[in-house]
Amino acid sequence: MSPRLTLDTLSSLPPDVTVPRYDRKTLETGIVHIGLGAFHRAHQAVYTEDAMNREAGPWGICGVSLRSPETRDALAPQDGLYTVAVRDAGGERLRVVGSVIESLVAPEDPAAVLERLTRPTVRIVTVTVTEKGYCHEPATGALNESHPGILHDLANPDRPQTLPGFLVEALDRRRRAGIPAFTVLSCDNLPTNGEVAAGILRRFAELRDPELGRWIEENVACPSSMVDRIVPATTDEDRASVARRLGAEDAWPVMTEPFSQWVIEDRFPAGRPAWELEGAQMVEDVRPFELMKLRLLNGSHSCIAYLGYLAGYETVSQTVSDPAFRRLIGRLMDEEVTPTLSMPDGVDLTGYKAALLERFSNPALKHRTWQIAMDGTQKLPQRLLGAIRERLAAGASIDRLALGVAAWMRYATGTDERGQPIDVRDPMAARLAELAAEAGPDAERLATALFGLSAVFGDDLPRDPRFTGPVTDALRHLYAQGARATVEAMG
Ligand code: CS2
Repeated sequence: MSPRLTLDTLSSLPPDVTVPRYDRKTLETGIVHIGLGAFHRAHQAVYTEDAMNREAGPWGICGVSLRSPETRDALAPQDGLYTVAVRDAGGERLRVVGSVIESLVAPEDPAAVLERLTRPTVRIVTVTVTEKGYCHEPATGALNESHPGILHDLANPDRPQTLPGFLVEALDRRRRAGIPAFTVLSCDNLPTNGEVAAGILRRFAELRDPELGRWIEENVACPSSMVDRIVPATTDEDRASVARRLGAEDAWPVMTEPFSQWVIEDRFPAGRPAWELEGAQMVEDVRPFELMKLRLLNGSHSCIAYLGYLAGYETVSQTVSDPAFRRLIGRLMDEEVTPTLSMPDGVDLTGYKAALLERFSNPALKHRTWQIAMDGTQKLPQRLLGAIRERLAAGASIDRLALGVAAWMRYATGTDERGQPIDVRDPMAARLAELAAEAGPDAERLATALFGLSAVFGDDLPRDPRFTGPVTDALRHLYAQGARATVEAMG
């Protein structure tokens, strides 16, 4: 058996594996990252690693998992080091990243997390907690004040469980100690994610103490950012192949594609690493980039996930190798999404969309449709419904966007086209199952029941027959013909 990847084994890795060039042992914590998943490790942690390779700086990352100990258990015995495997049809490139110097598991030791967040050296808190981690109403972006985690954290400020609970308590401690606030940088797939973060922090703080709410509003910068890199869940096969190439065991390498993009609103009063030297785009207004990415990439991804899964495809690349699917996604992007975007000069949307189809086709990434299908109630609003609202306001057609919504409904019933159960993962899974059971396999009844989820659809869309009509028709088609034939007919 090969040795474990650690600081001591770094020097014996094959010469084509890139390793940290800065002095890892003296690095101090300048960033706390909440939500230590594969995405962070393949994206922001790599930009920070590159920035420190260029110029050593006090930007070590303390990664925090809000739920499970798995990442910490994998990384702690290997000094926080892990491998990023960049894969495409041409092969694989490996690098070992060292920017995550420590990992904590919040439920095991919330006090330690608060202690790190309160350190004066910590100047930035980056966040990837997925949509549901904001404890907000997906349709409006406002804090969900009856969320059980929020109620818990209001009652127990010293032992928080949620993102707003941790950040507000830490900011309060900093305020009392005269330590300047950190900047909160959301890196989740939400439009105006900085504003959403600012809104939930302010509201949560206000509920604790109006004075604290005001202080946070005046002192905490929450720039928005658009993040993009496809990072499928790591499999045991990936672990084994990385260990073979590395000649060392890495308990949790991350798999990704060559493409990476980060567009950041440049508002960091307490300073930041020189991410722009490593390819990050610092801009004044991120919004057009967010809408471009959420609607073209993530919107297409969700359609591929629900329709592809129902058609029996396991991965994104399998799905888009079916010409009917490729056509459908191409037309969805060109005819229904592109007209809703208005990009700054110099952005080549045609090239962006062509590159997306290539990225989806990457045969070296086994990105499961089931993985992307998770959390549909949290994802639909920004991926499909925003574009739908704008199309309807312009009096334009929404047939393919509506098919995406209908495919989610069909998927959310929890039974596939061959009568087999689907493992539906969603914070509202229990409610979805109830509604589906009541409706039975009847398009009209199912659609009507699901339109009643105002946290997803708001109050406007369910009342608009130009929305409910095409979604219900598409759902009827899905029940009658199945996903593959429906895609063929509409592509
Ligand atoms: C995907 C995203 O799982 C999903 O919902 O659509 O994780 C997607 O791969 C990333 O946003 C790409 O940047």
